[in-house]
This record gives sequence, structure tokens and C-alpha cells, in this order.
Amino acid sequence: MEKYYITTPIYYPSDKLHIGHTYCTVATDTFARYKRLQGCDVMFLTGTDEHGQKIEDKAREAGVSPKEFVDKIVEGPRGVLDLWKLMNISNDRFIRTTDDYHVQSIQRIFKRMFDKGDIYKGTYKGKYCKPCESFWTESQLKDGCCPDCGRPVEDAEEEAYFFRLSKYADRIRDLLENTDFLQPRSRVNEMVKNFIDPGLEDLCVSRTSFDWGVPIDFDPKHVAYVWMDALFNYITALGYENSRYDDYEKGYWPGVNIVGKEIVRFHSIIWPAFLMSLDEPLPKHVFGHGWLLLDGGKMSKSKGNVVDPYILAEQFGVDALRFFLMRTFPFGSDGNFSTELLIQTINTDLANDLGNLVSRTTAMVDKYFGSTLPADQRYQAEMDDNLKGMVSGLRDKYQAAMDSFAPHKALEEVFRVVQRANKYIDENAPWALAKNPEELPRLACVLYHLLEATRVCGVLLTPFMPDSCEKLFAQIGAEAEVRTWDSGARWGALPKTVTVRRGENLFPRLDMDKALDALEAAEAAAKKADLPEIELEPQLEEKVDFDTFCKSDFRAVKVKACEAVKKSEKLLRFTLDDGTGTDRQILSGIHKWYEPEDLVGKTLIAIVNLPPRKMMGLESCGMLISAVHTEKGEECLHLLMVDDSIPAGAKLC
Ligand code: ME8
Repeated sequence: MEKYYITTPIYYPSDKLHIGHTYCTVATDTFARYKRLQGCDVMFLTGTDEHGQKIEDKAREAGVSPKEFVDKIVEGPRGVLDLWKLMNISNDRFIRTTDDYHVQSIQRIFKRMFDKGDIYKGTYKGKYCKPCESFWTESQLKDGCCPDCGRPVEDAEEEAYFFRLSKYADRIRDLLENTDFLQPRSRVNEMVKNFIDPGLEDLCVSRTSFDWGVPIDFDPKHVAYVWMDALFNYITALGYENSRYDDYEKGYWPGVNIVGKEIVRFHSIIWPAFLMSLDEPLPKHVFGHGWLLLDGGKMSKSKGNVVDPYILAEQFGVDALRFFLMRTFPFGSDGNFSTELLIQTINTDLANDLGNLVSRTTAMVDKYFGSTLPADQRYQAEMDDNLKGMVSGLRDKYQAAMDSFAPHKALEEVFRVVQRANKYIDENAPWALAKNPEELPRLACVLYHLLEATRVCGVLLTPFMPDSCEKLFAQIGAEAEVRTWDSGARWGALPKTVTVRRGENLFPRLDMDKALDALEAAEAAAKKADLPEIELEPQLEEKVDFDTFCKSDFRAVKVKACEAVKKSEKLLRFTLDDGTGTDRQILSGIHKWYEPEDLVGKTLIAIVNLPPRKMMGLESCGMLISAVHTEKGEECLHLLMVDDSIPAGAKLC
């Protein structure tokens, strides 16, 4: 059986995971599942990269040991392991670079390279980017800052060990330029131009200024450079230079390393040079995927724009989220993430196209044939050829896309067939065939074709949405033997007299406004749950000076009319008597809590000297005051109302 080894970058647990990290791991999981579907003996590795100064610093700030700090992020509630479980990540192994066997391997590897003369002692003078844990030479800096993250760098000088990276420059150039080692091809130029052409300098591979790393056992004031420690995880996890595993000898290596674009330099220059030094085989491929961006910028906790994968998966479903990530963003390029796009994709591809195909087809088999198709399926028609041809040719196209690391293209092919199948329903109008008893064999044939198209799409979608495809198979009556890779290329594998079992709607349609509101509420609740209790105490809120407060003009206002704003789920439009003799219009997003007719005649409190704002094309002059609190995770809102003894226009002071 062909062995296939694939890895994700090991995550640096200095903070919580965001949707960008999830993207990378879901993609690798999809490839691993695809190879398993093909019958390969797959080893899929992920893990965490736990050493380095940044973690030592963060742990100190938190008042815990570095190990306690990383343990919480890796193993704690809603930590890394929990997230991969939730996302249905099928890794066979999880490595932590603090694991004893890995530490032992790094020490042995360091010694072997030292004994060989590829690592030597010298003095490090240069620049260091602490957040990226990267050394840079003066010439590599961009405007004096780290070329990766743009942040300031520090001067660094210390006794250090160096790796003779320069010795491997020609071999690395050849590897990049003349093989398909680094993909997509577009990344090759960047590496050669920025790093190889200016000349590769030897690489500093030890530090003495902090302790949180793998100690060099023959010179213990040094710890191994975190990238050396991290890169070797790909083979130490197979048992290289340790006795914990024996999979390295069993032939899993060389494997495929999937990495994000900012760490392609480490993986396509330093990593192969390390392996060359040890005379070990190089990875089959390094694939550098793009970034998910938010509003065109990088996702990062510090920008306060992290999108929590837990919340997204809980709100929209694990498979819908997995699917969206793979369907929407071409794998080698950057893409702009947005929740609106996620909801749109769910509605279009999953609810309208795939979900509808399954529910319409099973409903018709159920309605016209009492759930089991009859064996008599005469009358193939010429109009069937196009659908049959597309379905029969689908697996090859899908395979070509997957093998060139283009899962988005594979999904494009599958959805072309899903859409074609939906069109086939309309072309054949089964409801019309059902009216004529003589047409029943043709009707059975049409429905069988639809089930076949659905089944083949289901087989090929399994790596992307494993749980949903199981449900899909159960509904269309596809048993285990027709869920296989082989059967994915065989038109007619489904037994003719198949029995369908109508089930729940696989992907219900979402209401955009409601879904966004629910997401906002879930995010707010999660943020609250994250905060230490003391920060919720009102006395810690920012103070407003008395004069500023006095500038606010609060008035009693009487509701003359109130109506829902067209095309808005939330907004109510109030016509108010504010005592001035001229009506005042205020818009308020409170429809969730109040029906407009219940508010007419009530006296409310409004702040009336805010600058006018436009909402849904209407002007709002002021804001109604309400009291808001959360009960059982639900946001509750009450408008402040006063009794009739207070006339409209009365000023609150
Ligand atoms: O780089 N979009 O760890 P890491 C897409 N420990 N991918 C993103 C992303 C985004 N917005 N943000 C991060 C490290 N990633 C090292 C790896 S491997 C020997 C050591 C990806 O936690 C990023 O590109 O900073 C990287 O591939 C992965 O998440 C882990 O990032």
C-alpha cells in the first residue's frame, strides 16, 4: 500500500487559534482524507511549536512557567486539541516540541551536524525579530524592520553556534529552480530573488539569552534556535533519532509539508539544507498557501479582529465551515474572509444546490415510488448523456485538481455536476412524468440518474465534509461499497432498486441578518466569558467628566407613530413629539424586542443632541435610551419609559 505522509505547520501557542490557522489545518486534513479515500496508508501530523523567547516572556507576564502556559493553550478547554477535535481533524499523530522524545532527537541531530562540521561556534551580530523569532542580516531588513511582520528588530550579539547554510546555496537554488519541490511555482521566484541571489549567509542556530528551548547537551548554556527545533518535528514525530516511534524507517518520509506563505523561506531553504547536511531525503513537496485576510489586512489578535473558529463552527456547523474555507479561497493565494461570504456560500452551494438536490431527489423517490425505486427503469434518453458524461468524468478532473493542491478547483468541478443535476430535474419535470403511468419506467430512470449523480458527488465531497456526506449517503441509500474511491468513477454502482430514507435537511438556508446577529451575540457572550470577573465591575469603566456629561440633552419624548423599516429586520422608525412642535424622527434597532404598535402613546427617554445619522436611507435624529442585560445567554432590552405625568420635551437633569 502506498504510504503518504502529510503535515501542517506546528502552531505556536502564544495566543488563541484563529480562523487562519484553522484554514491551514482543515486544508491538510482534506488532503489526508482524500489520500485515505484513495486507499493510501496515510500518516497525518500536526502539533505545537512550544519553545522560544516569546513564550518565555508571555509565561512570565502571566506568572506561570512556560510549560504551564503552553499546556493551557494546547490541552485546556477550547484549546488547540479541543479545536481540532471539534473541526473533525483526522491527524494520526500530534507532536509537541516539549515532548521528551523530540527534545532528545534535537540534541542528537545538533550533535551530528556539529560533529560533521556543519555547525560551528562563532559570535552572532545581527538583528532579531522577537515576535517572529527570526534572525535577519542588515540587508534583509525592510525599512529597518522585520521583512516578515514589519515590526522593529533588536540588535543582537552573543556567542552562538552557526549552521553552514552558505555551503548548500547551489543545491538549494537547483532544488528550487529545477524541480517541483516548492509549490505553487509562483513562490519560487520570490525565494530565489530575495534570499538566494543576494547570497545565503550561515544561520545562527543557538541562543544564550533565554532558557526556554532545547538545551544543547554538550554546551548547556545554549538552547537550539526555535526554527531548528520546530522544523525537525516533521521527522522526529516519525521516530527520527528517537525510540518512541519507528515510522521513519517504515518509509513514511519523505512527505508533503503544507505551510503558510510567510514561512515558506524556512521550509524551502533552511529545512532542505538541514536535511542535506544529515544526508536525509528532502520533502516531496512544500506547498505555500495564502493567507486569509480581514479587510485586506493580516488576521492577528493584536489588531482585535480575530475570528474565533469555535464560534464560527458552533454557529454554522463544522462541515459548512470546512467547506467554505476550501471552496472560497484559491489555495495558493490570499483571500478576504468575511462572515457574509460564509453565509452566502452556505446558502448558495450547500442549501440551494447540494441540499436541494438531495432533498428534492429523495422526496420524489419517496412520493412516486414509496421510497424504493422499481427495477423497471427503461427509456434512457439522449438528454441523459450530458449528465452521465459529466458524472463519469468527474473523478479524473477532481483528482487532477487535488493532486495539484487545488481543492477549490476540485470543488468547482463537483459543483458543476451538482448544478447540472438540478437542471436535469427541471429538464425532465418528474412531476409531469408521474402523472402518466406509462412514463413510470422513465421516471424511475430519471430518479436513478439523480441518485447516481448525488452519490458520486458525495464520494468526492467526503474529504471536505465527512459527517454531512455520511448523512447524504444514508439518505440516498448508498451503502459502504458504493461510497468508495473506485465506485466514485463507476456510473451505475448504486443498486437499481435502491431504497432512500428521507432525513433532515442537510444544510438549512440561513437568514443573513439573523445569522449575523446571532454571531455577534455569540461573540459578545464569548468575550464576556473570557474576561476576568473584575473587569466587568462598573467602577472600573472609563470616567466621563461632569461638564461632558452635562452637554448630553436627555428629553422625554412621546411616540406619535411607530413602524417597521422596510427591508430591515431590526429597525423601527419612530415619529416623536419632543415638545418643540416639530416631529422628531429616530430609528432604533429594537424590533427584536418590541412590536411597533405596542409603543404608540408611550413616553420614552431620548438623547436629542447627537448629530443626525442615516440608516437604511432614513435620517435618525437622536437615540432612544434602553436598559440592556444578558439572561441565559440571550440579550434582553427594555426601553426606558416614564409615566404620563412627564410631558413631552421635559429635560432630564
Ligand atoms: O508559523 N491565513 O506557527 P504559527 C492563513 N510555529 N494561514 C494563516 C493565517 C492566516 N490569516 N495566520 C496564520 C508558525 N496562518 C510556526 C510553524 S512549522 C515547523 C513551524 C498559518 O502558529 C501560518 O501561515 O504562527 C502557519 O502556516 C500556521 O498558520 C501556523 O502559524
